[in-house]
Amino acid sequence: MTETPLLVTVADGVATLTLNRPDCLNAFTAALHEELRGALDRAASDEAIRALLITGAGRGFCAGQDLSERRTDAGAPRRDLGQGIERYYNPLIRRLRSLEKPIIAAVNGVAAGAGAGLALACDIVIAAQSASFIEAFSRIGLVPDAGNTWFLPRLVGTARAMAMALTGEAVSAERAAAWGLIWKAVPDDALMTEARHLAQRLAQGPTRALGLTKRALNRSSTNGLDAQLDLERDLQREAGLGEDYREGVAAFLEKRPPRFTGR
Ligand code: T3D
Repeated sequence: MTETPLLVTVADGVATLTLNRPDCLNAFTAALHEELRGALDRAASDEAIRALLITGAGRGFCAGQDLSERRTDAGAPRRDLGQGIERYYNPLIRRLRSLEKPIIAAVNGVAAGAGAGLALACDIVIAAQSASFIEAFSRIGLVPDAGNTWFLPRLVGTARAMAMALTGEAVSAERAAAWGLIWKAVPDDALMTEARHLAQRLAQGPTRALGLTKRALNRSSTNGLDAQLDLERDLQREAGLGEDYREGVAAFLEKRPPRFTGR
């Protein structure tokens, strides 16, 4: 039977993408990349999908690149790893960041190498207490990729980023939460319930405004204050013209819950 490297389900406005290579902790292959790319493109264009949830099957979240695709015999020509980064990893991280719908990572187990990059590129990361984050690259003589060198120092500061990247030591979910690397760590058996509730709540929210919020926060890492103030003005103008803003104000004044549509 052919393995399906990615499971996709859609319910209650949430697309759940489950990396499905549990025997190797959901390591990335070219086939998994292709499926993930297709699912993210569909989620971007499908108005019925208003939030995404990414998780892993089995005991791992994602162990990064599948190293069985990288074995080279002594004397054989060396592979140009830059090609795979250009073709798969960089588009994946860019897609996650530019997709203007909330994306939650439910990190159910170890997130290593590009698997850590995948988690950190999502908008909100919730991890099971038994999960861990490993900048595994230095263990095999590589440099962190998949956005890790960008996310890490911004999230945890240079000292912790540098130690994580140089040592390749595992950081537990609880420590990751305490450092601000992720949103929170929860008991293992509560992970999926909590992540689904959050995804459903966001999917019922003013998702156009949430998408614009994501754009504003992403730009803040390169903008100066003046440029960011201008951007906030422009995005607020756009949000203020939306149906959800009219509904939000009406619901507040009428003392009832809002019914947002993402328009
Ligand atoms: O190449 C390029 O295109 C450049 C891009 C690179 C991006 C990257 O992500 S580079 C980093 C690649 N990832 C790693 O180096 C991590 C390798 N894995 C590990 O170090 C460990 O598996 C973990 C620390 C993540 C977890 O350890 P543990 O003890 O919980 O599990 P395990 O026993 O090592 O792994 C379980 C199985 O998954 C095992 O298979 P087996 O023995 O049961 O048949 C193991 O070989 C397999 N597995 C785990 N990670 C990978 C993998 N198989 C292939 N590729 C993996 N990355």
